[in-house]
Amino acid sequence: MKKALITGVTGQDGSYLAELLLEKGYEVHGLIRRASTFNTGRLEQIYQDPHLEGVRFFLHYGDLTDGSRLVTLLQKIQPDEVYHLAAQSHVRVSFDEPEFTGDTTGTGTTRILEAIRMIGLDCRFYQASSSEMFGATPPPQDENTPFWPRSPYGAAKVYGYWMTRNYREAYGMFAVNGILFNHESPRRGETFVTRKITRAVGRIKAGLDTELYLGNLDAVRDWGYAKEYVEAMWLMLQADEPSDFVVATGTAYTVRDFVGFAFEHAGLDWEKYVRFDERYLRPSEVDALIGDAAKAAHELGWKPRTLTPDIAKIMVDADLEIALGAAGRLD
Ligand code: NAP
Ligand code: G4F
Repeated sequence: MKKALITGVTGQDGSYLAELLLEKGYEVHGLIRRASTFNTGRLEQIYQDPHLEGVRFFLHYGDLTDGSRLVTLLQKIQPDEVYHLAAQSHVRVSFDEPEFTGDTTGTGTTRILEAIRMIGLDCRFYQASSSEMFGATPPPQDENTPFWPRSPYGAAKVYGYWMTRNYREAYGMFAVNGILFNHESPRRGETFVTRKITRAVGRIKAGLDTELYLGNLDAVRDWGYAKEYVEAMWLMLQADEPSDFVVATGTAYTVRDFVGFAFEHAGLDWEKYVRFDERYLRPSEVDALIGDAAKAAHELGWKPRTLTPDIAKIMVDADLEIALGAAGRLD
């Protein structure tokens, strides 16, 4: 049975990837941070009591800032595949916490790569690289597009990208970068723009809220569906040779478009509810990200199936159910 370790297993992508790997018959290990409250809400449907027979899903405490823990954990688990998804992943927050973001999102990748090298582990390594690395370089962006990061987060991801390539070139590791464009789902963190919008739509429709404050509505993003993007991660680690891949839909919508899709799906006129708040602007913005995933299509056979307007509907439906539950109005 193949063994995988997922860092960031409690996050949006980590939870979908854990489900996918369990479906494929893997033994799945996840790294979680100790917190004073439960942080495993996205894993409830796959959590298994470790006392039961035949359990294939295990959680281990650890933190990206703790290199020795990463060494002992990898030594103990001996995974065949390591999916490194953990990061301080919020771009706006990275301007408030640039040093912490560098330590976790950037140096965290080096700590894992170095832990793998130090113990001589023969495994395949996936780095969660980001379209945010392209930053100010105009679209369309593919694997050969130069990086021009516009945030501490983007700069930290560029460092992680190059460290992954360096360990591949220097030590012959099967180490790959998935350069994923924005991907969303009902499990998206509530402070990313799509989820913030669909959550507000649900709450407004349920009578719990009356307005939504947003920043830049003109930014263009290529929003895909997270559940499909984790399939691309797995495919990258099954390839014959290690390589880096862009994963995107190739479609482009503004934040304003997404607002329109979400409110319209709930039968609401967005202009009555959306307000501007400059707190949500960034010191330097990424104006447009639109990916060209032709390499992933040709070499991995990966293609997006769900596009932005439908993702907005899926997310609104899920958030409306939550809001109606909170308002005590579910049948
Ligand atoms: P997410 O929901 O924010 O999840 C981040 C995960 O990292 C969470 O499990 C979090 O744990 C964990 N984490 C954060 N700091 C940590 C630390 N110091 N030690 C251990 N774990 C830590 O992110 P996501 O959307 O699933 O994205 C997954 C990865 O892909 C991230 O690296 C992100 O930067 C990258 N990425 C995302 C997108 C996208 O559109 N979603 C696009 C390109 C790249 P807690 O649950 O305890 O907070
Ligand atoms: O949803 P966002 O916060 O995502 P952003 O900055 O594109 O980053 C996400 O995608 C990256 C891949 O390209 C990932 F690497 C990263 O980890 C993360 O998952 O913001 C999207 C756009 C921005 O242009 C932002 O300025 O929405 C704009 N926006 C407008 N009002 C807002 C808001 N963003 C947030 N979070 N909150 C607002 O109120």
